[in-house]
Amino acid sequence: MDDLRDKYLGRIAEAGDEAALEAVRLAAVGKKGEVALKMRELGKMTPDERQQVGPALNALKDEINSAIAARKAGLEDAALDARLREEWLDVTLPTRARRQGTIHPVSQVTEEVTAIFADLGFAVAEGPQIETDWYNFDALNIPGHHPARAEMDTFYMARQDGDNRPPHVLRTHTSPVQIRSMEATGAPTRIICPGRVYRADYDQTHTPMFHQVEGLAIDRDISMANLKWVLEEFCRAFFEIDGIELRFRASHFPFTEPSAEVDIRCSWEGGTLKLGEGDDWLEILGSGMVHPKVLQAGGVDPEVWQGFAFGMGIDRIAMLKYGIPDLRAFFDSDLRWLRHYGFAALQAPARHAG
Ligand code: 2NL
Repeated sequence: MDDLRDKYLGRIAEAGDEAALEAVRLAAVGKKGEVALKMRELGKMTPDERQQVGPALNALKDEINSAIAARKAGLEDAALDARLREEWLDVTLPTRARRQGTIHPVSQVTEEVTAIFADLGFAVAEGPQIETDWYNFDALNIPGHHPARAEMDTFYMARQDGDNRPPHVLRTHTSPVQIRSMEATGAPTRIICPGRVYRADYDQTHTPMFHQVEGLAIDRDISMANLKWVLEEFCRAFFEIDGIELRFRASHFPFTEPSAEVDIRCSWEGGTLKLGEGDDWLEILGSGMVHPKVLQAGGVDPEVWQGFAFGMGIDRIAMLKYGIPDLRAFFDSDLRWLRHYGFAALQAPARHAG
C-alpha cells in the first residue's frame, strides 16, 4: 500500500501537463487502474483482512484523487502565469496616425448634382445595370442598324446554348431607367437618373465603365425654354459661376427632336481652363425634346404630354469642376490619388447661393 502511494504521488508530482496527469489518474484510480485491481482482491480475503484493507484502499484512492486535483490546479495556475507573461500590451505607446478615407470625386459630384436638381423639383430614379435591348435601344428609338448598337460599342451578355432571344446588354446610358420610370408612374414627372454605364471603349478620354446623369421632365406645355432655364440654373449652381453662359448648338440624337448640344463659355489662357469667360466653348451635355416615339414606348401619350431630356458625363463634369486631368486615374484606386482628389467625409456638397 505504501509502495503504491509513493509511486503514484511521485508520478503526480512529475506530471508536466493535464494529459500526463490524466494518464496517471487512469493507471492509479481508473476502472482498470492498480487501486481497482487491488479492490477486486478484497473478495478473496478473510472478513478481518477485508475490514482492514478495504478502508485503507478507499483512503488511498481519496488521497490520490486529491493529489491529482491539487496538481491540476497548480498546472492551471502555471499556464495562466505563462500566458500573462506572454500576452502584454504597453498602453503607454503612442497611437498610429489616423488614416481617414475620402469620398471619391464621382460620389461627391453625384451628391452635388442630386442636391441641385432636388431644389429644382427632380427626384432620383435608379434601375438595373443589365438591361434588355428593348429598354436600352428600341424604346429609345435607336434602330437595329444604328452605330450605337454596333457590337464594338456595346457589351453583350453571354446567352445559354439554344437561347435565341436577343441578348441582355450592359446599359450604355441611364435612359432605360427613365423608360421604366415613365411606365411605372406616367406623367407628369421630373426625375434624374445618375449611375454607372458601360461602353466597349478605352483610351485617354474613355473608360469601359463611366458615370452618367440623365434628366427627364414631362408635363403639359413643356418647351425648349424650360430646358434652357433648368440647364442654366444647374450650370450656375454646379460650377459656382454667376456669369455662366451657355450655347445651345443644334445636334441630333435618336431619342430627342429637336436636339441640342450645350457648350459652356470658357478660356484656355496659359493652358489653364477658366469657365464663364473667354472666346472658347466647351461641350458639357446633350439634350432635347423627348421624341414622341420614346414617350409612346414609356406609355405616355405624346398628344397630351411633352418632355425635355438631357444627359451628361459625371466623370467629365467632375474633371472640369475640380481640375482633374486624367480620366483613367478615376478608376485606378490609387490611394495617393484618392487622398489628393478625394473629399472629406460629411463635407456638405458645395452649394451656390440663390
Ligand atoms: C449625351 C447626350 C442625352 C438624353 C440623353 C433621353 C432620355 C429619354 C428620352 C430622351 Cl428617356 N432623351 N436622354 C437626351 C439627350 C441627350 O445625352 O451627350 N450624354 C452624355
